[in-house]
Amino acid sequence: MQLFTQWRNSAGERVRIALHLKRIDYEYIAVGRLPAGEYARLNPQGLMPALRIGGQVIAQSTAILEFLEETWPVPALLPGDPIMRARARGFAQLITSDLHPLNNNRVRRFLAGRMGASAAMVQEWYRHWLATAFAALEASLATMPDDTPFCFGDEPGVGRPASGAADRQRPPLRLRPDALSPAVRGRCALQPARGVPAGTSRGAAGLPGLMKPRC
Ligand SMILES: N[C@@H](CCC(=O)N[C@@H](CS)C(=O)NCC(=O)O)C(=O)O
Repeated sequence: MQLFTQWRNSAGERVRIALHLKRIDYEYIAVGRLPAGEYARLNPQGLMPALRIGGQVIAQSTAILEFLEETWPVPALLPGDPIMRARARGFAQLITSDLHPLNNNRVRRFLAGRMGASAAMVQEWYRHWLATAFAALEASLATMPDDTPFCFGDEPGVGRPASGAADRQRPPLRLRPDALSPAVRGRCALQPARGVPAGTSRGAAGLPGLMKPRC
């Protein structure tokens, strides 16, 4: 199994987190090191990540996550209860469907290029949508029971590890991964990345082997 992704690629990190949580072996392929045009042949949209398995290429991080969940159901990324499953999916989709498409690299490049926005305007755009999404995520978390260490249960899942009630006391815009409480950070410790070429990834607080995404 090969994961085509790139340094500071948040959609790729979703998949890497799932692969590590499920302890699935994979080969990390840095798209920037492929010959020109090769990735576009694999994934015509050109966005990362893509997963190649058995000669087939799956694009879109959420489609890959669903494939992994169906094929390697243990440990599960979704809770067992149907309502909680739907809530976990909704929580994740707030990021993958509503936030990320507004703020990823190609949108910011378009704003700065074709639309002539200044760097400060692009930054304001980015912060606005990030703040809007995180306020909703925080408000949504606040409606969850306080008795589990992660967003939707005792194990980390698609809703990303939550810091629980302690972090709900913080200001609502929680943008730094190191805002996670030490206990949750410990639970988030993942295996060191295997097969990741030097220089393509570095540890982020609480997520060894993973990185601080940029897009
Ligand atoms: N909906 C896609 C989004 C993928 C996406 O936007 N990937 C970004 C990196 S996070 C990308 O490849 N950007 C390349 C670019 O902007 O040039 C997914 O979830 O896989």
